[in-house]
Amino acid sequence: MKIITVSYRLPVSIKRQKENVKITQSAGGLATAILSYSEKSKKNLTWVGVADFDEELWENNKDNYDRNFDIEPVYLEKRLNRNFYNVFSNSVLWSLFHYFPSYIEYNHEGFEAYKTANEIVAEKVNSIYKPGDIVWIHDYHFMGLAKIIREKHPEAKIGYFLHIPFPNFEIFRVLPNKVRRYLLEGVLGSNLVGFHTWDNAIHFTECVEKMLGHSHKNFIFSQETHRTRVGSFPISIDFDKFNDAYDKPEVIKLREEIKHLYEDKKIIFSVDRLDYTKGITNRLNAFETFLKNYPEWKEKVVFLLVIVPSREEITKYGERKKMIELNIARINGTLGNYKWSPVVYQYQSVDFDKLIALYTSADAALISPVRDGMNLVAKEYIAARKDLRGALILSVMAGAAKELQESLTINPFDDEQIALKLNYALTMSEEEQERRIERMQRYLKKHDVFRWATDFLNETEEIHSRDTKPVAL
Ligand code: GDG
Repeated sequence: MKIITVSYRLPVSIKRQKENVKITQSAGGLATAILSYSEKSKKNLTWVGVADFDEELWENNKDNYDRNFDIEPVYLEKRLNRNFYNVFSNSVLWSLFHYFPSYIEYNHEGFEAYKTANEIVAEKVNSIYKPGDIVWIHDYHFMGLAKIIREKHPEAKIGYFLHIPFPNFEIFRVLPNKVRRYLLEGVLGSNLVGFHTWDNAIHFTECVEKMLGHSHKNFIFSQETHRTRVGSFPISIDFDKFNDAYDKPEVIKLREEIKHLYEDKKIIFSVDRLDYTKGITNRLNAFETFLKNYPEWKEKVVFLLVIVPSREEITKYGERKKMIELNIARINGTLGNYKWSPVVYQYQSVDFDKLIALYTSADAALISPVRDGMNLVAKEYIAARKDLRGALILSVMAGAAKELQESLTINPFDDEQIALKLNYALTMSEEEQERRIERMQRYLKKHDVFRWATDFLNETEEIHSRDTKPVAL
């Protein structure tokens, strides 16, 4: 018996180094958590996803690396993949589900590509599936998958988890009728449907009721072949990994460097992928208001802003990048001077040690998404603060705000409020910092990503076990 995990990206990277090809399996939170579950439950793990490498390159080198689990790449033709990923997944579902209906770029070809890609991936899953396996589907790219798999294997154990918000009925109904049906019926092919919060779970349930006319009992929909339970499973992080990293010699060295560089200043920090949902322009506006409302912070604070390139081929992302860079130029040009740049910006990712050094140097983390499924950066910042110092300013629009009760919550559109909370954070007593961080750490230590994966997969098994006599379609 095995766990078949499906996600758009495969947790593997392949790099050509002159004559050699180097393959590495990722140590990301999701992969580590599922791997740990597979080891404990003595089930093998196979990961299915869309290849971003050549088939030939993979076939010639796939036996040549340290493997913790099996990888089954799916190869999609370029145009199909573009319409599936960039158009339908990222320019329709991502924008709508984050409450940006005006950013939707819907077209027929995109939806057809989405369906075809789901069929192709389902074929791959069906080809490796054996009775007793558990299939765990991740995210908005594969909302059609569970139904297709179940048509072939009515008895299958399938879990589906959505990493982004599920919008309310008024927003979801913006999609053409056939699209809504396809997505809802597709997801209902699973035994368990998980979201980060109950709000999302309720939105999904209401959409199913109103659009498909099914009714539920205690968030369970009974269908011909199986039952589907809908629930909330807030994702988390590998707490120990972030907490322990505080003492790594490389991290200590980097932290000292950063602290030395800004020794007479307080540090505000943020890191995100470039995305309009992350509220980066709002954040900069709020920082500008802060400097204007509290001029005593002039030359005494610096905002270290790390933005990781993402989805650059999509117009809205390119536009957002320009807006952000214009804002930074305006703030530094009008409020800074030859000795001081209020915003220090980098449009490149940082490696893990640098990330931890930045988290643990920052007096405040400013996390202001306008809509976010969870937001792991918020959890990582808290976990990394082994010194129990710092303050987390967090948007109420992030799923994480429901759990991180000791954060300073903000409305990402209210720059006056954010300015106020920034001032509060930077003048917070050490006792208060300690008290808040300690409480949140206690919560995160208990609710880590291992527990999340275990809860989700156990629950999938449990709800499946109630369908004693599956009826063939
Ligand atoms: C989606 C949902 C949900 C970022 N920059 C660097 C870096 N990162 C890492 C962070 C964190 C991850 O990327 C970002 O996770 P988020 O949760 O903040 O955001 P999304 O990428 O939008 O993820 C989100 C998540 O899925 C999980 O369900 O929480 O709501 O949108 O782990 O550390 N890591 C390194 N360098 C960087 O420059 N090393």
